[in-house]
Amino acid sequence: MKVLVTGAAGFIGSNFVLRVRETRPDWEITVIDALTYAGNRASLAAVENEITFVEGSIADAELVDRLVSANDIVVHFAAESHNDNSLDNPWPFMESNIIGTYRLLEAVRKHDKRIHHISTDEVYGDLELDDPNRFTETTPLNPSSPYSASKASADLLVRAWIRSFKINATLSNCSNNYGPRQHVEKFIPRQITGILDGVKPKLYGAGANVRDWIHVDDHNDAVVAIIEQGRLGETYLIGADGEQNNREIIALILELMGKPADWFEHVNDRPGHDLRYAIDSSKLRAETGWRPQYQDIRSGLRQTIDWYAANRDWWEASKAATEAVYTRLGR
Ligand code: NAD
Ligand code: TDX
Repeated sequence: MKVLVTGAAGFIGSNFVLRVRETRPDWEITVIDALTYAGNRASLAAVENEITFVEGSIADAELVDRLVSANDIVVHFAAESHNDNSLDNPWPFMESNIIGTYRLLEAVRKHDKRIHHISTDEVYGDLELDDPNRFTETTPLNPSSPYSASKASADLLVRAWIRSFKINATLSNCSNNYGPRQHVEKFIPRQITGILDGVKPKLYGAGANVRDWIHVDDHNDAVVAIIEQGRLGETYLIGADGEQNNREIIALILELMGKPADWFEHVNDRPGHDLRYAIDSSKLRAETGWRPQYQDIRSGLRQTIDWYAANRDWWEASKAATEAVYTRLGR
């Protein structure tokens, strides 16, 4: 199978390519990535000679048409992905997440190919802390930030192309990922690399916000399961029952890195900060048999901390620039 992976110099896409090179060695992989601030070619260094890498944007209609026509399936990770950036400057989110997805859909329609669209649980808005319900495939879309609104827009485009043009497509909405090769702007790597630099973790507001954490390899194994066993036209929610609030995550990182429990500071909260995400992944589990392999966030975080400690070269260059943005935002 010839697979076009968009955004594979980023966190989840690079882990996807590394993983399927092992689990699906017969897949022929082509990558398209614009190498934005979030893309890092070094993430693919181990497989550089086994894949075709094309630098370019998914908003480039001609390039997208050519690449889609030459492959069987598009696995679509490329996006602007950070909420804080979308609150600062929404435009790149509109261009990459909405227009970029539109370009891919039109090429998939024209050449009668398949697309698997990667999305997020944030499209469903947020839950109260004591809400017994979790998000399911039928929860109404109710996004809060420019980022999540752009992802919800892209999801709606995919659904409309399925209904109106009968394209071959599947969608998945996953909860918060963690693991190696995640940009240092994101919550967990920001704190790990900060501690490695002697800087205290930064907690937004009171830290009661809950995220439903999943290891990136578990997410990517679920994507492979949907590609191979998912029903065309369907949406699947991906989650590993990993709800933790931000205070609990910081406490665990401090303990694993040998720091005192109170060695963190509160910073300004994010405007419109979603309170809680929680995923019910019963449909995915029932239809594909997928189960998360990382049952325990402690062991997953241990592996992630060890990776950042051993790979300073990978993150050091982007750390200062990232923290300069946070200083400007007061976070
Ligand atoms: P990331 O920011 O680490 O990587 C995104 C990649 O896309 C980068 O390599 C970037 O260069 C590339 N890109 C951006 N705009 C592009 C464009 N116009 N053309 C080509 N390439 C472009 O993001 P991530 O965390 O790996 O997220 C990947 C996907 O998974 C996104 O669609 C995101 O919405 C979704 N998702 C992420 C999470 C999470 O916790 N990180 C959870 C659920 C879903
Ligand atoms: O320094 C911080 N301190 C802090 O308390 C940062 C960077 C974040 N936070 C909080 C905000 C959130 O409640 O931690 C939580 C996680 O923050 P992010 O890593 O920015 O993730 P989130 O906003 O939840 O979105 C993530 O999950 C869904 C990804 O970035 C999205 O791409 C994905 O769609």
